[in-house]
Amino acid sequence: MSEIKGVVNHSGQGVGVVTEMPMWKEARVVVIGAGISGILAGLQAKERGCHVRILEKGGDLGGVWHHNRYPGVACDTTAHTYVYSFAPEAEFTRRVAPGADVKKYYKSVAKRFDLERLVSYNKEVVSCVWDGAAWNLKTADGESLVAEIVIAATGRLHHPVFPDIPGLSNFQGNCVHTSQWDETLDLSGKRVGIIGTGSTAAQVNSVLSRIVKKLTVFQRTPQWVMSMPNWDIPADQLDKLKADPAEPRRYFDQLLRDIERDAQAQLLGDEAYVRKVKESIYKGLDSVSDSELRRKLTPNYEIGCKRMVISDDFYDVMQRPNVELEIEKIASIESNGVRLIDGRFHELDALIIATGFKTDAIMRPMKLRGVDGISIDDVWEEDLVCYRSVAIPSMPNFFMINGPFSAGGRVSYTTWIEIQSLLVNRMVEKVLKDRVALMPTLAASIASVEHIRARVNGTVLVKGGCQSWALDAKGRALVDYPDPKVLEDEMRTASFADFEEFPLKPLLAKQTTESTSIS
Ligand code: NA7
Repeated sequence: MSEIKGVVNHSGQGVGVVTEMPMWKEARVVVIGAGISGILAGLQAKERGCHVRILEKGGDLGGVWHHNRYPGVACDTTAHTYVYSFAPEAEFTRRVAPGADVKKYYKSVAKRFDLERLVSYNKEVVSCVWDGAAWNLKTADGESLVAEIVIAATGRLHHPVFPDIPGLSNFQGNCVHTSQWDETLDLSGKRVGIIGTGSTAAQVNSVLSRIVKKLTVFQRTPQWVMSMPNWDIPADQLDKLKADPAEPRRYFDQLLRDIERDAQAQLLGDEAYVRKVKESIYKGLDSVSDSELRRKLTPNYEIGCKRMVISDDFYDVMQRPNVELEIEKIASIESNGVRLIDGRFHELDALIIATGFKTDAIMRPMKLRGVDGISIDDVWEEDLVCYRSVAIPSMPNFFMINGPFSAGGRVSYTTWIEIQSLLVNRMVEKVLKDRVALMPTLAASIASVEHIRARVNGTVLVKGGCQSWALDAKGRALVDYPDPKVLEDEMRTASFADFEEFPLKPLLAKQTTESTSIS
């Protein structure tokens, strides 16, 4: 096994790169996306001394934390763990942080490491084609770039799903998907409907129920809702965090250990854990005084099958006098409201679409073509074939962070992202050291997916009796990795024997010259 030494991460040191050997400084790296994965990938490539450019289709960095601006948006993972391990944060004063504060943190990291000058905003990559020596990228505004290495950090919760309900486009009132919120929208005193009852809807409903005349919640499937009170961090803890520079990292590690332990217990259906969580959830459900409402809100699948909704006021909100739960199936949307299949009609001034994201659209609609003109749609026609989440057969020197099977919503995403960057770093290091193009073999990639699926199949995600955004239409796992510790091991032990490699240098002359250079 050709193990590359000197790459560290998830360690509190630097941004995860230690370079001990002379590097190929002229190498150009394009990172697609400036969300929390893209910021990390950009920082690491920059620290390595490469020419880096980060292309972001939005107008600012932060990914989901930039795009999601609906009322009540917050990160329902403990704030102090939703940070990079190398940049723990002492400033969060509450357990859960509003979306704007999360974005502020990531902007501050980009600033601290002087990254923002490498980011180009409103630059959507529309195509990325391998020419035998490098990647040729084109952006929607007509720019061309060449890079020897591309890192796709394009996220997965950003292609909105709109429900396939007849007449949706006929609605004449305000109609908005939560991820495309119009901040000028004033819903005070209005009759508002919301389709969907996931984590997003719970946050929106908490705020809107206080200002609207009537809120009708259209529920297809009830959710398990766990209370996570958003308490103030105790003053003595805050003092400690600020007084000792080592304390934020210690606090991060301590919180993360507990979260990872609970996540495993949830996924594996640990009886003691499930009993404890159920007791806590039923306290909330039992606070619903109307037995019919309580019945409608009670799920019939295992806890953890869908990512649990975390809310400390969900059941209060659902019992407010201006809030109504509707569980009848929607037949159609008409110009002024929602028609149910039993013929009843809800007249509405505004309709909120909280139906989540297309999680299998990873990187698309970008056109990606690798060796011999093979497209990503060909490679992924039957399944999201990839090697240990981060590399794709036929796509040389093209790496992903937050690709398929790379994370789980029960542990902070930053943890997963840093772990994936361990293997991305090893591959980048090898490309730079040996000046090669590197891509995983098809056989190793298929084996990798089968291996992950076998693990996920043993968890509540697949066995729990529900459909969720963690599964594809055939019920196969497509998002989650079962255990960060195991993923870390996979990243560290991946063997370059599983890759094909060919020299890059002789082919460099073939590159197009008119393309923009990367500074
Ligand atoms: P989710 O968790 O995917 O929830 C989407 C909700 O929309 C869920 O209640 C769905 O019901 C419902 N849905 C989806 N399609 C339809 C149609 N066609 N008709 C009626 N209802 C529908 O998205 P969120 O934005 O709440 O959260 C996504 C993640 O972001 C979340 O887990 C956090 O990690 C942050 P279903 O349960 O499928 O019956």
